[in-house]
Amino acid sequence: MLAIRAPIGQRPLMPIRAAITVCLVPEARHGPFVFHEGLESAFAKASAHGFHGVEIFPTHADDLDGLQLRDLLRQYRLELAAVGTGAGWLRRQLTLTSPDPHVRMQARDFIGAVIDFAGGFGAPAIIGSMQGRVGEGVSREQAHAWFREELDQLGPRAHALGVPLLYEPLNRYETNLFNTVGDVLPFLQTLRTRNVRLLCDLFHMNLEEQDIATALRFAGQQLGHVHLADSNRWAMGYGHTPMEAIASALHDSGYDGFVSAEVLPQPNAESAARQTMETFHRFFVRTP
Ligand code: LER
Ligand code: MN
Repeated sequence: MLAIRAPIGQRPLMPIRAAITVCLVPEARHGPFVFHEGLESAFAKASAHGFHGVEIFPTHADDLDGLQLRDLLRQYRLELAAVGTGAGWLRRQLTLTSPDPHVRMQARDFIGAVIDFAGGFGAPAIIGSMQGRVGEGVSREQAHAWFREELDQLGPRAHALGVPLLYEPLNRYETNLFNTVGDVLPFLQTLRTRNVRLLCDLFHMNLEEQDIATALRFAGQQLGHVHLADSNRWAMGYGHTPMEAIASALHDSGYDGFVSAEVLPQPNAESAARQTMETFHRFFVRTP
């Protein structure tokens, strides 16, 4: 389902919706994903908790069965919120800023396949870990130029399918490319494509931003997706991130996408899902 962005100050055309993460990559079983037991089991639980969407972290686009996914989404009345590409880094060390042009090309192919698959479901692909970093002996300008070149190829590929491409700034321990909204927005302006939107992950923002709500307001219409996580990367409500100001910033900006629980399954997956939905109902559901 594609939402047309509402101008700031007007009611969004779609309400903010809740999504939850499903990881299909065995190497990421200790990562910040709630469900790890396969699509069917995850979708059943997501649906029972009242989530609107699911975000999938696959090994590769070719490993996903589109027909099965379509059936499951229909059966459990869920939307595909987004699809991650981090397995390209995790399994093959591919990045879009590698000094090796062959590695950059393979990274682009990996992400391109996810864009094509997700786009068929009206969902965006996420560039997180696949952004890589400014490597040793590489200038910041050079790394940015490589990244720009790749985004300018991938952004139009997503646009052709009617979906944005999501770029996620990470915290300093995961990348030195861009860490804050303020860093990345001027860079996005230098792209030829206008189809790259920001994915703001509240866990990374808690480490990097002076004030998360202010940064979200600054992102404004460029915001395409939110990873909803508390300061400790547990479900929102289990840490000390100030949710009220963040929710107000998203509502005031006319944000009409998903807030997706990319969190550790702590104290267990069931509680992480329940806690996320409690937070969602408390801060995001607004009756007219
Ligand atoms: C991916 O969405 C993310 O947030 C990174 O920290 C990779 O785990
Ligand atoms: Mn994230």
